Amino acid sequence: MPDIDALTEADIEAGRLLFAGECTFLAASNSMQNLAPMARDEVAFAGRSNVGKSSLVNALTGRKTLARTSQTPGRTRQLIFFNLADRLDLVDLPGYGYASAPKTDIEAWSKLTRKFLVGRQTLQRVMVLVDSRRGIGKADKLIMDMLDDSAVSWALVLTKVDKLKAPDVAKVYAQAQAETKKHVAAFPHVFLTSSHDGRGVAELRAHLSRLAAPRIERKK
Ligand SMILES: Nc1nc2c(ncn2[C@@H]2O[C@H](COP(=O)(O)OP(=O)(O)O)[C@@H](O)[C@H]2O)c(=O)[nH]1
Ligand SMILES: [Mg+2]
Repeated sequence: MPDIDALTEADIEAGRLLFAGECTFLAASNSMQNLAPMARDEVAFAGRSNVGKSSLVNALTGRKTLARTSQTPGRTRQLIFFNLADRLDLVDLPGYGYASAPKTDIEAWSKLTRKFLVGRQTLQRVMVLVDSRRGIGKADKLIMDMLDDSAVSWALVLTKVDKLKAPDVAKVYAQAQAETKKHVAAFPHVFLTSSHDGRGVAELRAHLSRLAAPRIERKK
């Protein structure tokens, strides 16, 4: 990838190590009152329902069933918190704009999620997931604008690239890069991922490990 500051073998290894660590469920929250405590820095995964948020969390952590994946879009209405190796918390957010309710867009996306995204001090980055087959849509752009306005750092992740042929990946990648250039809070690299064949997962781990707290050598 020409536009990313080159990831070294050491970065990849740091990412591997972080995500090889224990990952434990912390909380499933449906109100500002029962959010997980702000104990560590956090990375949240946002995107339309069915974009592959839960699958990506599972692929990153190498656990098939940690985050519940669903065949029924729009089911997860809670914020799910995981503690990764006591170094970083991962937050699987409720999806927005699911196809079975066409009128449902960002306005219907839970107020809670918005409150969380704009007011959470420990939130270091939001990974905005976009299905590579669909490209960036209206609802995605609204989220991006909202994160810009709240000065929340975010990065674009294209999911399910295994479903596309190489030229189509290149096309959606170019669209995604052009879009991120328009946004002040966007990280200047677009991640291409597949939770099914593992593409881009090691790279994303490396990226996220840069946000995690330092590794503490524990006494045996
Ligand atoms: N082909 C393919 N399918 C995927 C990928 N990631 C997720 N899916 C499928 O997309 C559907 C929704 O995934 P899920 O992780 O539950 O999406 P969420 O609603 O954003 O959490 C499921 O049927 C997954 O198996 C991927 O990388 N490639
Ligand atoms: Mg999910």
